[in-house]
Amino acid sequence: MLRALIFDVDGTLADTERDGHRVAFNRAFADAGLDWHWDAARYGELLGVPGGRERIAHFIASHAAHIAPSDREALARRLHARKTAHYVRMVEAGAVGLRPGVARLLDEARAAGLTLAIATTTSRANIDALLAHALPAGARGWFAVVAGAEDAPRKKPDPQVYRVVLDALALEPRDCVAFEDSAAGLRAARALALPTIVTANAYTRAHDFGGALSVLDGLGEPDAPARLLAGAPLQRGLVDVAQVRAWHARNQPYA
Ligand code: XBP
Ligand code: MG
Repeated sequence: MLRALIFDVDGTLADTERDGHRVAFNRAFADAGLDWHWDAARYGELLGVPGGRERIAHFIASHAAHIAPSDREALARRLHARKTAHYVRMVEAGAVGLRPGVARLLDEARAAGLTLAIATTTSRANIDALLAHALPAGARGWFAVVAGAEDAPRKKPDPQVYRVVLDALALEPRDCVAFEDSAAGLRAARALALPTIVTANAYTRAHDFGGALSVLDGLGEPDAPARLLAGAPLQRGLVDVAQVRAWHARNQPYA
């Protein structure tokens, strides 16, 4: 029986990457006097490396060979801390809003008595800022469990964060549905056999989403229907609780 909805954050609850995280990385680089700049296209490639600190470390290894290997980890940590401060400030200033349909589905799920949870690879400070500023006051309390990088250091596609959430909820994967936007997130959820709905975005549309229940371009709103990209058909043009229950009951991931 469906009991809980588990949401990824970046790219799923909100389009945070291109105009949020990416900009914050660039500001951190500028603060440090580095002439590195991640444009939108390069950032799309770098998103293949999950985790902000890991992304910086990867970039240093491939583009800043002059930095001594023994200094790289500390530099990545310093830049990432600075990046987090910039990102939080941007979210507090309202730079990042929820994706269409997210607020609607969260409201409907709460009204239906479903448990809500968050499973993300991003840092706690970023999650807290988003919940405080992109959602109504008190929304942190809507989520029974919020797990992020500090709870699960092994980043998606490793399933660690989903394991942490399921253990804390004391639920079986079959009683939950995960929402993801990327192949790495989908793989993390599917490693535990979690039924997963994908809402792809501009950065992830070309990913391989085999194993998802359904793949859409978003959750949809009554006046702006979601578009089905693959998987089980959409009944009313939007992903509502009835639709999630129907896909969950059928539980037929597409190949
Ligand atoms: C998205 C990510 C994150 C963010 C940056 O993960 O890969 O690394 O890009 O956040 P998810 P940090 O979609 O699972 O939330 O800098 O805090 O790592
Ligand atoms: Mg994501």
